[in-house]
Amino acid sequence: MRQVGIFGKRKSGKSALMYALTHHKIMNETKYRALEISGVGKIMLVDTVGVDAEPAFAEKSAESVEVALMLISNDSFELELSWLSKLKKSGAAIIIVITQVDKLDDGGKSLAAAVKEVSGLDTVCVSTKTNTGIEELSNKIISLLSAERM
Ligand SMILES: Nc1nc2c(ncn2[C@@H]2O[C@H](COP(=O)(O)OP(=O)(O)OP(=O)(O)O)[C@@H](O)[C@H]2O)c(=O)[nH]1
Ligand SMILES: [Mg+2]
Repeated sequence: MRQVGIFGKRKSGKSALMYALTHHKIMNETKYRALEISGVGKIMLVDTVGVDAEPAFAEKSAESVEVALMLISNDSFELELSWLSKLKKSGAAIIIVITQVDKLDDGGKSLAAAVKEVSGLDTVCVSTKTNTGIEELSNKIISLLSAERM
């Protein structure tokens, strides 16, 4: 099945984002959620261990994803940047996601700009607490998956 991977450090908000994207809150920890997207088909959203927790496991997950979300929740993001080249090598399309932006005074704007400047990649600011940016992110994922299939 086509896979979308959620990468980021411990406590960056990976699991919360997976639940928000699938509109499905569950109490126990699940590592995968399958969902059907109209026009795209069945995809699997894959929650991963922190890139700072078990890099080898996270790298294994990186090999099989078509789209990779790289989560960044604060301004120490060197490790996340170093992961971008690994993800590119595996052929994944990457979306950088600034998470927990309800905690940031400017809604993540300056962090997003800083990350964009060094990575050259587009970023989406999200909060699962206020539901900010979830729809925008869903749309970006869908358009990447649609483009890749053509
Ligand atoms: N304020 C706020 N808190 C959030 C948000 N997303 C996640 N959190 C909180 O941040 C903590 C970590 O969120 P998780 O989703 O468990 O993060 P994770 O990356 O899956 O963490 P691990 O699986 O332990 O690596 C939890 O206490 C969440 O409630 C958000 O958008 N806003
Ligand atoms: Mg988690």
